[in-house]
Amino acid sequence: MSPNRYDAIVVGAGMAGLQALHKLQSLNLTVKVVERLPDVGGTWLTNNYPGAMSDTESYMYRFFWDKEDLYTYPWPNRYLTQPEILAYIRHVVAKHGMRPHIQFNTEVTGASWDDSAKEWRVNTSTGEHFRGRYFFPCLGILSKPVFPDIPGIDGFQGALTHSSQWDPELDLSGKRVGIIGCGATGIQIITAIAPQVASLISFQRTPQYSVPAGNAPISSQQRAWINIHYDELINQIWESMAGFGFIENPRPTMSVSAEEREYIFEMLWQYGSGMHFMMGGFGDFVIDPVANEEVCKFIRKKISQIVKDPEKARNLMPTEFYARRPVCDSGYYDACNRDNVQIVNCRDTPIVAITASGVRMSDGKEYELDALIIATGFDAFDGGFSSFPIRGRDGKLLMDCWRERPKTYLGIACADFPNMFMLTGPLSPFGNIPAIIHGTSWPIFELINKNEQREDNHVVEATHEAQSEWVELCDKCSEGNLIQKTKSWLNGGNVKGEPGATRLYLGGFKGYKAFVSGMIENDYRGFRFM
Ligand code: NA7
Repeated sequence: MSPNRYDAIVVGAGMAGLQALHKLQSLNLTVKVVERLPDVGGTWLTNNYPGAMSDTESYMYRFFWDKEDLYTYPWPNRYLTQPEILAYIRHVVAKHGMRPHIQFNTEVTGASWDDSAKEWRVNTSTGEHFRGRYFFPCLGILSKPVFPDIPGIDGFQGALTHSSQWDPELDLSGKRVGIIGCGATGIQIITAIAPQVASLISFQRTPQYSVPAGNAPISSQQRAWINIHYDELINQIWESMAGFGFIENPRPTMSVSAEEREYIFEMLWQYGSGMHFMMGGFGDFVIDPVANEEVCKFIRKKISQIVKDPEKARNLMPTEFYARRPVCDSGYYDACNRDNVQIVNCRDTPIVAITASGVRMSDGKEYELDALIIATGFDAFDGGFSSFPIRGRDGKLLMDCWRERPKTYLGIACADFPNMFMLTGPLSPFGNIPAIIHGTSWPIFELINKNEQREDNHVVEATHEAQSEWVELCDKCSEGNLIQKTKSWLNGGNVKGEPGATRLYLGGFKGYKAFVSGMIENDYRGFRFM
């Protein structure tokens, strides 16, 4: 095999790319991973802002294939901080000798399918060309930052940083700091930096419903229990909606008395975790608007109890459905109570300009700032796929095929893009990202395994019919779902201004498992082997 020819080319060395590397190597295939960053970790390498933390229980934020690691790798708390996740990823890479297979500081500039050679050609910023029979664009669900379209943003003379491009040298202590955006990221940053900065102005367009994370040390007894039950916890992903490591409760919110409901809400609040709060006590917050309003009222009441200043409480009060990706925090509303923290309502009074020295509002008011943090999120799911042209059969451009909406079969493959596989592609199941990677790996590597055992060209491709059926099924599953109606990165509404077509399969891992089993049993229905 010539030096630049591999069985598979993987783009990206985040968790999905590393999973692809591991699985491909387990099939004895040769792999080249190309990564634009100087190290592994992907999203977890770049999102190193203060307070960055996962809100998935530590035991479920793992690669599930290294049993020894599952039982022995230490994690001190219920959740992992960004440095802990990065250390874990680096540990896995070192332990499994992955680094020599990864070429860092190399940006892919284009990838195209060569049908005569039955292989992918991948060009890079270093001028190198790689060829591979399989192509894995593992580009990250949350990798393309969104910047607000506010005039003057380039002319700000203070320090300006997007949360996902954080400069570790940035020292905010004693500074006048502004932050635009109050999603999971904004909330983590505000909570972390409020005690350090001279003043903090949080510009909020849509205040969020945030519940306590309930982060706490994990005792040796808890760890022992998890270790004993690890196999069950991992298998439970396939019985779950979202694979976060707890049993989701199907109980309808209105099936219990008002007193019982209040009691359960309070228990959920005390227990902590946004995901558990949304799915651990009741099963219909995102299905039934009446149930949704009940939980909204509870969280609003909590906000008004914690936040002392009525004006601040008003500005922090969410009004939309509780149907974005749920947010949890480690003392956010308490941080907002601080005298040095101001909440500016930029829905009623929008930001009209970023000036050389700060932010100007529509009523003419200006806020002078030394630093401005842009925590405005990501062009999620398909956004990362626009970073270089991907051309399939007959030179078809992936982003042209997805112009109307991203379309895939099972979230893993696209018609007209032979031998291309995604582990966190659009229309994969909604849920815990390591669980998605685990879940989509199953059909992908079943397909590759079968493909490798065949005698001919080793080409496998999703059919247009199967892809259309999957898109239709995803639409059906999201019909009437409040997640789909509420503007957020889960439906592309954060970029387009309005919710677009669904980016998710909302039938749960259980539904996904049933579908994939049927697909495999029916001779890989929906895939053509050539
Ligand atoms: P999110 O959740 O998409 O939040 C982005 C925030 O930025 C949100 O509050 C937006 O308000 C705000 N935003 C965006 N543009 C503007 C402008 N122009 N003016 C004011 N405010 C603006 O991104 P995150 O990074 O917090 O979280 C993404 C995921 O990463 C998270 O769910 C975890 O899974 C990890 P809006 O709501 O659009 O009014």
